[in-house]
Amino acid sequence: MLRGKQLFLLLSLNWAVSSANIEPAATTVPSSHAAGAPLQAAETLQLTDGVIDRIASDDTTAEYAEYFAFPNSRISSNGRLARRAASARCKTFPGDAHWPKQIIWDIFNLLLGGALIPAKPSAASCYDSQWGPKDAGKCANVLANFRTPLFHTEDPTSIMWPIFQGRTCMPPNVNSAGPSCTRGGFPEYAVNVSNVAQIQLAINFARAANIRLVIKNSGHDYLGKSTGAGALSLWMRNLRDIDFLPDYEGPGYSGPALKLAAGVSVREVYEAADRNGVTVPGAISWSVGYAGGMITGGGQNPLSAIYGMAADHVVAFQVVTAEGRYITVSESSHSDLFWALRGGGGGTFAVVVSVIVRAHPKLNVVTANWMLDSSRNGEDKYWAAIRKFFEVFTDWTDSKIYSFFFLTKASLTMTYLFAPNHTAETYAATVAQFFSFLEENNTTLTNPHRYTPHTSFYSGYQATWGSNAFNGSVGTDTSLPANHIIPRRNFKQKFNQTYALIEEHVKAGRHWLGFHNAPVRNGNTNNAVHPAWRECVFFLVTSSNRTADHSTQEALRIQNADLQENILEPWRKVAPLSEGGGTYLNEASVEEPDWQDSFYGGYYPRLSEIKRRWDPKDVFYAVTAVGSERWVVEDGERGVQTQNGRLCRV
Ligand SMILES: Cc1cc2nc3c(=O)[nH]c(=O)nc-3n(C[C@H](O)[C@H](O)[C@H](O)COP(=O)(O)OP(=O)(O)OC[C@H]3O[C@@H](n4cnc5c(N)ncnc54)[C@H](O)[C@@H]3O)c2cc1C
Ligand SMILES: *[C@@H]1O[C@H](CO)[C@@H](O)[C@H](O)[C@H]1NC(C)=O
Ligand SMILES: *[C@@H]1O[C@H](CO)[C@@H](O)[C@H](O)[C@H]1NC(C)=O
Ligand SMILES: *[C@@H]1O[C@H](CO)[C@@H](O)[C@H](O)[C@H]1NC(C)=O
Ligand SMILES: *[C@@H]1O[C@H](CO)[C@@H](O)[C@H](O)[C@H]1NC(C)=O
Ligand SMILES: *[C@@H]1O[C@H](CO)[C@@H](O)[C@H](O)[C@H]1NC(C)=O
Ligand SMILES: *[C@@H]1O[C@H](CO)[C@@H](O)[C@H](O)[C@H]1NC(C)=O
Ligand SMILES: CC(=O)N[C@H]1CO[C@H](CO)[C@@H](O)[C@@H]1O
Repeated sequence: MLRGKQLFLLLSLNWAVSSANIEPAATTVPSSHAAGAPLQAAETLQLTDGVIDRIASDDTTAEYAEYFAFPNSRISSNGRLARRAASARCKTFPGDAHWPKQIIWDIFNLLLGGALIPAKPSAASCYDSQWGPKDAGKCANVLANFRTPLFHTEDPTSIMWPIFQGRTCMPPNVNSAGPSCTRGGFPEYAVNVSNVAQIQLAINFARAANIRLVIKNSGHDYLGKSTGAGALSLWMRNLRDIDFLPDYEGPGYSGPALKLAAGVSVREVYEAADRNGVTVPGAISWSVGYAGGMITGGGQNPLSAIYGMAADHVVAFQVVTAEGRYITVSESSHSDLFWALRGGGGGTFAVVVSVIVRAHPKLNVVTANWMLDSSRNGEDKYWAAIRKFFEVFTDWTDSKIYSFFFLTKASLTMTYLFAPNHTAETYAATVAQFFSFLEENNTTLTNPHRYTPHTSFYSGYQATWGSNAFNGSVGTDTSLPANHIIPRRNFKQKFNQTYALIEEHVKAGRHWLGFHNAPVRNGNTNNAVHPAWRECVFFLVTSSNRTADHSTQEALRIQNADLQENILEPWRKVAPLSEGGGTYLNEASVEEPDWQDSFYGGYYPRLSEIKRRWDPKDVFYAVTAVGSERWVVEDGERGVQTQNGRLCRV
């Protein structure tokens, strides 16, 4: 199947090889199950010691075998590459003397079965650049879709928060664009992963050649964790198998389960669960990847008051380690890694190939929305209503309500309220106090309070976030996102102080996306999920000043300082870590001070130890990920930390 491509590549090399026949470095393994579930097709193709021996004994590849071997093997032990990597201050960068020669990349590509993609910026077609002349037709597609999640998800290296790439190839219709298109913080190559062998080979290659390795799934990450200059990127999106296991029996759990490949999206999981009459907790935005950054970061979700965090429902992972080995990780197999991979964050412990999660019965949901305006009621009545809303806030979370609402000095927009395990009657009773307060005070709603009962999670989801593609809210470079987790005891004990801060934040015109969100303990909570989540009642997503200029490095620096000092600091003070507060590492500001504590809530020392055990050479790096303090991306002065620079030891 690959023969035509192989021949073409080798002929185009102008390279004298007698045998133009390099087979993909993969073999079909005899084993068919792991962690109690069948291997998916992608998992049956693996890189084994036998395959490496074949590479080492084949005349055309023997000379380069050290680039692909497992560590501590006959081929790699005490080799020149390992010594070179250990002594280098920085990861090898394109143009460096030790950057692999083209022939090595070509062989790597053949061993990958042709899956190596020379990466280019997703907006390259809008410019005359090293990738060719401007193409108006293709550029029109970029302009139309750059702010939609799927555009970035379906591109091998594009990401949804371009500030962290360095904005070196922006679509030409934004302030920060131009005048040219260069690679910046985008990786050099991506592997279009379709089997485990390719992941293993790429990890071995990156480790041996001392090249920065990046893992990209959907590209949703808010901090630049799925991109990097001079990197080889593993693009996981095309691993898409979903298996429903109605009678699963695995480590620590028996019952219905789903086995999900690394590239499956939240929407695809919800659809599969619904088709099989079950419910699985996951993120609100349907294009978020299920088994990558979301589940490894914890996974805050609309069922949190029933099932807790998404990560609490993982039974097992299949992963590839920094040594290139494919292993099962569960309560009974490498339990340290199992603990870390559920909450300790993506991109740093191992590459997740698939995950097995518990599936739960169908449940009822009530969804609701409304909008309250200040102009219609006058400021006094408006703020009295807002205060009442927060006074009854924990009654609602106690009643398992999750929500997502925008608050400004002009309006409260309850965009989506999600009340799982409620009927119309139980829901109405829960919220009655607030709405009768409005009535008794003659406070009128601009959009009336509407609520709808559903008999399944999926139906409720489709009526809310499922119908929202988040088009328009990604691909932007006009703000820096951030968040804070506010715990129950703080919220209750310091209510007046917290409420005063709410008013101050809103009246100052700062961005506010608030959540009723109180995750319970359910499933297996012996994991690395931030302890602040276990006490959370109120989750705040905010950002730098969205109406201020962010288009230059200097503007970014000013807005980042404002975000840290004026916007976030008051929340850190009212709900400090010592009182159960914290920050969700997945929707955070990359410049969060003391991020080890804020993002990992006291688990950092244990996570660090696990990182050192499983990745002593720091094959994996992602900004603010565990172990990242040993490295820095030397990006010069860009206003905030970007991925546009060499990765070097601190
Ligand atoms: C619009 C929007 C809505 C969101 N809603 C929610 C929400 O409701 N709940 C929630 O919890 N989060 C939410 N998030 C945050 C989301 O969980 C994170 O951005 C998450 O990191 C995305 O993971 P990904 O794999 O899809 O994305 P990527 O950006 O591709 O990857 C994110 C991180 O995970 C790593 N990674 C990816 N795949 C793998 C893998 N196979 N193995 C190991 N590491 C991997 C990457 O290296 C990177 O560090 C939202 C984000 C956006 C932009
Ligand atoms: C969002 O954008 C995608 C293109 O990426 C488009 O197909 C889809 O229809 C859009 N959805 C909405 C609700 O606008
Ligand atoms: C990636 O691989 C998939 C098959 O797994 C293929 O369908 C797709 O076209 C490839 N994408 C690119 C950009 O090469
Ligand atoms: C839903 O509520 C009922 C009645 O209050 C309760 O018995 C049941 O356990 C709840 N279901 C879940 C999944 O929490
Ligand atoms: C609300 O309006 C009614 C009828 O106009 C009036 O009788 C009542 O006093 C008002 N209540 C308040 C609290 O303003
Ligand atoms: C909180 O504020 C309310 C209203 O301003 C006031 O009546 C109450 O005494 C305050 N409570 C505390 C503990 O300060
Ligand atoms: C945000 O920036 C705009 C434009 O510079 C400014 O008018 C406004 O006062 C700023 N808001 C805050 C809260 O700093
Ligand atoms: C500002 C205001 O008028 N508040 C009143 C609203 O209604 C409640 C009764 O539900 C009164 O207690 C408040 O004083």
